[in-house]
Amino acid sequence: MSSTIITVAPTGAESAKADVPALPVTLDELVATGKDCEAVGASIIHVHIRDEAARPTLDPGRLRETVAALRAETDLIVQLSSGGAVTDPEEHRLRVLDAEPDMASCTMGTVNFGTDVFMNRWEFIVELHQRMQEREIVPEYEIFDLGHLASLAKLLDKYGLPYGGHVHCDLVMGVPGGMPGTTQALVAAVQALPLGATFSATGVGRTALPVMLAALSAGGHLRVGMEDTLTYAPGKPVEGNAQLVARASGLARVAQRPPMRVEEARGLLGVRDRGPVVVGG
Ligand code: KMH
Ligand code: ZN
Repeated sequence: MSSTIITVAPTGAESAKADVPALPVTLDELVATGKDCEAVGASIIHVHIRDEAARPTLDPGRLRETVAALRAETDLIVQLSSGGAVTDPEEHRLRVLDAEPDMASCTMGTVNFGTDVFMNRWEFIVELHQRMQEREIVPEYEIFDLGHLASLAKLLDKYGLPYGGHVHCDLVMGVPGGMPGTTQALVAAVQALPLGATFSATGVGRTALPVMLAALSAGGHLRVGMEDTLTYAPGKPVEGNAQLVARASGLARVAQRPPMRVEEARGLLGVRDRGPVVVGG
């Protein structure tokens, strides 16, 4: 069996720095986290950024600067979130692609998100998918519920394969309002994946470990990070993202599917080589 792609989602848009001091919110903190996580086995970084007051933002200049800094300082595959925060308007979410990341997330449907709604209209999904095809950005299809896989099948059927020709999904499990973070739900989702697709899985909150173990046993890849998990064990707050990546790498090694090298992950996902980094460019 092949090795395991480990994605780190270090920040997210939901937690406040005041509540979670270890959350990376500045560019320096994000780059330092990226380096630490790469050193212990991550190959993709799923990025949400914050403004000077540590609030979630989709500011185009900051996004470009973030992509450039991560490219300059790490070898990680840079995946920007096009999901943003539940309050972000569609045009700002589409504009994320202007920062020319290697990958971007593409959520496959609307989902209740705690007491909020994470809105993803069909026409918006199509627009995102097509713009990523044009700009040669590899999508990661975010699946929060089983019905999202029916939408993905329809999307690929009507609008074709993504850039790179390979379909990669992330099962985001355990969001209040989405599919539960259980082995049964994971198996149901894996059975509904498009033929030939790869998947990673992430379990939100206390579902992190059961989802990770189920994903490894089902041949999947892993996403971990403080976007999804703030408690390492009962009563033990996460100290930093690298702690979560190190645990995922350890479990992947136990499963005899060690962390995948970044170059191999690029090849598997069809990520384009975007050439030398132009700092400040
Ligand atoms: N922050 C959530 C509302 C993504 O990054 O694409 C959406 C999210 C998904 O995190
Ligand atoms: Zn995200």
